[in-house]
Amino acid sequence: KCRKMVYFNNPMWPGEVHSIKVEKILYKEKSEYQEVLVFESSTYGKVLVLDGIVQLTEKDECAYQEMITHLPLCSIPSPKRVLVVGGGDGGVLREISRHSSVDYIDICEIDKMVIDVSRKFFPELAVGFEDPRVHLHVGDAIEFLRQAPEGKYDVIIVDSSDPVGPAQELVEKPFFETIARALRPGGVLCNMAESMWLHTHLIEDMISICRETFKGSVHYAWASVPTYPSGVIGFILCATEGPPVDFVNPINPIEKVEGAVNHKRELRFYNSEVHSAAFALPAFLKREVSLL
Ligand code: AAT
Repeated sequence: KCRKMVYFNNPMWPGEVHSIKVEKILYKEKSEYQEVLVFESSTYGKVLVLDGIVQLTEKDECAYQEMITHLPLCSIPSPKRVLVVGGGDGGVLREISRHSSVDYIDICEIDKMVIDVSRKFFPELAVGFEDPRVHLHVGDAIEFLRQAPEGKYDVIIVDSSDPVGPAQELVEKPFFETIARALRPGGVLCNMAESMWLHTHLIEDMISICRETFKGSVHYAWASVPTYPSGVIGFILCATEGPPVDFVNPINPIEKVEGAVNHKRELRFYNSEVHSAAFALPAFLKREVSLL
């Protein structure tokens, strides 16, 4: 008996369609910014979809959230002030919570409906909002960063959607300039950076903007996330001018962060070996984005 499938078809991955088997549609509404869909799938648990693009599934969200968080937070000693752009599901906040050195977390998510839906359907992610260090701002991150005090943050994590819809400007140079300004010297950015198979040119553009904007090192890392298009997702890591940052060999290894590993929720994907391995790039990517 053939149950219903949801098909994901998008110009961001032309010539292919992805599908996930549905048990039950749980929520479907249009917010001010996008269409928000939650369904129970047959094999990946609950799934959050925005404008027809999978943002997370319960089964593999650990890979994305743990990597986008611990790659930057483990790369500098004693991170204290962190900003999350997007990330309204709370998963990145949940991961930041493992770091006892952090004393202040701002999050700027544009769409309140994503936060509400996560609180209702994804309590294992939304738990991140309960951390008393978290300060929630509902609004456009472009405007938030324009107003952010210079040098405020040690780490900025851009957990934003693909550059169609409300996240369009989040891959453009003025946005990166406001990020560099908001970071302290030697502070780091970790930015979601798409799939090396599908978006090589976008990655190339983002890397060259980052090289112009950040005076410290610029690196690309990637991880396997089966439900993202092509099954991988990348991250751009940048440091501002200041104490040099060695992204590949974590100076603040997670195994030494007090309580991070023996947390009530175990790490499922990230460890120091995976951290270093994430920076090993396939030959074609090194060539095309001239990363050496
Ligand atoms: N952790 C889940 C993964 C995401 S969520 C991306 C979030 O960014 C969404 O909640 C969206 O509402 C928010 N967002 C988009 N634009 C803005 C903006 N301008 N300001 C603030 N928040 C914004 C990302 C999954 C990546 C999928 C890769 N294919």
